[in-house]
Amino acid sequence: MKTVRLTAAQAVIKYLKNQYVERDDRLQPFFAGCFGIFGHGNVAGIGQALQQELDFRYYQSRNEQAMVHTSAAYAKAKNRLQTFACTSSIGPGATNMVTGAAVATINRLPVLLLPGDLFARRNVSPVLQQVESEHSQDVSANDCFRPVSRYWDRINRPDQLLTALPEAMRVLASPSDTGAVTLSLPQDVQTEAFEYPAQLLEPRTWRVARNRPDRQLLRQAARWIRQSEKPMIVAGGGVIYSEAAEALADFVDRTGIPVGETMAGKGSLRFDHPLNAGATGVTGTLAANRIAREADLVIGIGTRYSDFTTASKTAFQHSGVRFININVAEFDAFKHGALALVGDARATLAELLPALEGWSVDPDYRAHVRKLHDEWEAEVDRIYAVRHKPLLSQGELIGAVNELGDADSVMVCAAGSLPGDLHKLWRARHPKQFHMEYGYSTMGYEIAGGLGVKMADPGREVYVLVGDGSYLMLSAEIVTSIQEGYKLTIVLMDNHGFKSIGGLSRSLGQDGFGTRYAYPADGALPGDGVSRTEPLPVDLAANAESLGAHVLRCDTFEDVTSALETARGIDRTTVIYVENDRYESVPSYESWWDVPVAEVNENDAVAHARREWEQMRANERYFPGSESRRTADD
Ligand SMILES: Cc1ncc(C[n+]2csc(CCOP(=O)(O)OP(=O)(O)O)c2C)c(N)n1
Ligand SMILES: [Mg+2]
Repeated sequence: MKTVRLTAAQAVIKYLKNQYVERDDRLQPFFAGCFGIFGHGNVAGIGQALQQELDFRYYQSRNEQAMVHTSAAYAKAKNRLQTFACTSSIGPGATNMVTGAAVATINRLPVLLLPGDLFARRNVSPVLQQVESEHSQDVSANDCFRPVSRYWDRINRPDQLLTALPEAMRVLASPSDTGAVTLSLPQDVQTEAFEYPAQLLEPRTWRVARNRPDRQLLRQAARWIRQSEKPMIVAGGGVIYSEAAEALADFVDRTGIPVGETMAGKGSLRFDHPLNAGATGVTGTLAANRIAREADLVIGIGTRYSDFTTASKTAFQHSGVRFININVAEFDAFKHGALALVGDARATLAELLPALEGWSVDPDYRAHVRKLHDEWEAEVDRIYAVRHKPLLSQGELIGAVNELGDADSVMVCAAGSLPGDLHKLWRARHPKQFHMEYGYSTMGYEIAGGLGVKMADPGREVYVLVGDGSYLMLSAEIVTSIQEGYKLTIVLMDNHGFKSIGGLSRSLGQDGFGTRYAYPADGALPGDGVSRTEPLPVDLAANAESLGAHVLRCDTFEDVTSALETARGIDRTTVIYVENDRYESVPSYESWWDVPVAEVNENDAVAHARREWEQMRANERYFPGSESRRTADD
């Protein structure tokens, strides 16, 4: 057998460079390169290997958490067919990536993490940054990655790579299993040599299958659809990753079944499709939430049914509601006791449609949906047209970005009050336009993620919408965007604290406690009951400027519209800074989110919230499965 003598780290990089994926006859390298921050845990291993393999592009980052976000966002933008590897040192460099790993795993996005780990040979322990255990020498801080990784391994000998690397790739390239993959690389092992079989390092293509569901179940699903009177589709991220938007539009046009979109699924249908009821669930539109409430059949496509989608299991109130789930992952397909069509969204829709030949929903139902759609569009127009004073409203700012931004642009967001407002109000004109990380809803994803989106598709304008809280957590990737020449337009919405959690806190009777950025007075931080507070001497616009961004400070709506115009002509990362009103909110539309309220309290407002919560909780449904309701002709 032909072999090549390499260090373990060199073998890893050579292997990654030669991995390809192919779907629908489109072949591409799976890794676009490697992000990393070097320390003693990786500099002489993976660092040395990257220096030797300059055609496997290395990128710096300012924070290990951020580089994982950038990679996950890149993978999302690429429909999971391409991603990055991320290398870190040991200790804090490694554990900084844990949040990023959780984001990737929860959103089912492939990212390969290569944290450095403690010496496998152990004799010099405890090393710098080693969390010691008196019970075992077989644990390290990197064990924190286990619950947030879809595949986790520690490479204690260089030859273990022979089995670990292909397994890592199988998981990363699998539409059903993908997420964060962690290969923990002890610092000494990275530099140790081994005679690797040349075959391991040859180009390898992973074919991403479009699996099809069971035929009998497909026929049964078609019967259920034909029997239904008020069916509805819940379109999730799987529609977009599968590139099934056209197939979905065709399916909807022919059957007349309306669509509600999840956070990850928004953009599955164009916003102006008359059967697109828009956002569904807690942050849903009146149209989608009313349709959901009465639906007798829910067809979930590529959705994991988070509590935001199901309105904490209160969204679907028809007494006999049944579920058909189309999903590549069996785990998701079986949720809500559904008839499970385990398969690729596009392939499954293509097979289901002919089985529904000659059938469509009742014309009255179609007309009802159309009316709800039109009424919703009028509501969006109304909110876009608010001109709130003295501080602007978030709704009008979203309208400005949506209407003045390029139709091909991508909007990126993740946490705060923006996701809910955007889910309702954003008008998505193409399937990749609404890039929302709402699986983990991570403050700090926005700018790092925006960078990944821009890297994936540099031809598109990327608008990052970010609150002041998220900005303060993680904005340093502005520097990376400038260093690498990837321009972002960041709209920084400053409302001096947490508008989102402030509103939630008030709704729970807690007066926004701990959610304002203001000086303490009388020994406590001010809640919303305190109308006059002294502002902190913080200037986030100056902060962005100091990181190298071009900054446009805005006061009025006209300032914002002209800043959006100016930003288009600027070729480096631009921050549009604008304050907005903490109390001017987009309402919720007949929906609910289960956030339990204190059962024992000393406050009437909390007691009132508790009583309301108890009433609402009673609406939560349990979906045991549809077998018991099977009819003879099933
Ligand atoms: C890392 C992280 N910590 C805490 C939270 C909980 N949380 C959700 S929104 C939010 C406040 C966000 O503030 P900001 O970015 O200013 O947005 P705003 O609510 O003002 O719109 C917090 C603390 C979170 N989602 N992520
Ligand atoms: Mg804020």
